[in-house]
Amino acid sequence: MSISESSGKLTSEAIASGLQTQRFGRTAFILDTISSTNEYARTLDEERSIHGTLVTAEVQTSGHGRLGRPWDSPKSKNLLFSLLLKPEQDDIHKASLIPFAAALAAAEAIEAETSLSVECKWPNDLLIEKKKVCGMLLESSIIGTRIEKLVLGIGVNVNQEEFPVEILPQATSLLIEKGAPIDRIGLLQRMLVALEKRYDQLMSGPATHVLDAWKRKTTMFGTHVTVRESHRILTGVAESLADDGSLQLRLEDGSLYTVRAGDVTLGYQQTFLHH
Ligand code: BT5
Repeated sequence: MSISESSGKLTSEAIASGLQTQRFGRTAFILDTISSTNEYARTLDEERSIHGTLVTAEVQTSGHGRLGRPWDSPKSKNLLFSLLLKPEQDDIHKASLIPFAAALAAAEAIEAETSLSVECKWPNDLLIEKKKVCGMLLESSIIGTRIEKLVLGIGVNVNQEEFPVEILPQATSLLIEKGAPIDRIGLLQRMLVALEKRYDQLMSGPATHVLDAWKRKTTMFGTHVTVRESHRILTGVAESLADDGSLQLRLEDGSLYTVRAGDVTLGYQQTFLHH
């Protein structure tokens, strides 16, 4: 099959053909247009909520990232998908680390498929040449201490030719970086295999294997970063990743600050605020 054919429509037959996973993607909903694959996966009824279920679409009308921010993607160019996850144990600590396992797996799969060099950026972005090529979003439904289900949404810029500079100056795609179109189905299959492997590794053993591998895929430690939390901006040196997935930031005054949620910009920025 040529690349132009295989980077055409996503079909269940094409995705299932030769797929080497046990559970991820074995049940799949392949949609044309949907509000958001995460939303679709979240609202599947109990009967259809099988661990590893894949929901993918050619286009989303309200794809979103964290804090309701938009995820923009033109029709049929990229990968937009969600995986429904039903952890066997109610381990909220492990569940909160799934995005790290997922980012690592996605980076490994993209590298294997394209030979491009991919970097992880805290918390869950993938960058190529410092530009964002993939974002992910984990949404959870927790009842008391019971994890009912988790939905992991992933958007990868695959064959998008350009990004509006005024809207997404920091974005890139695999096509732009590679200079050639990428087989979307081959990449999706590879991602499913890698995601299943890293998910199982995280859930069945010590989290350090995954976290240490994630740390090896980032260059941000030891460099200046600017962190935007909900109410403030901090600049410091990214020091390490804590066991709970927080970012440890060494501030100018020498103190160590723990960032649990926020956005990171690489590099030193002039807006310097102490906490
Ligand atoms: C993310 O959020 O990066 C998570 C994106 C997850 C998208 C997938 S697609 C399938 C599934 N269904 C959904 O509805 N969502 C998931 P965040 O870190 O909040 O980043 C969002 C920001 O990234 C936006 O505010 C834009 O600045 C930027 N952005 C939007 N579209 C982008 C794109 N295609 N490439 C790079 N950056 C983009």
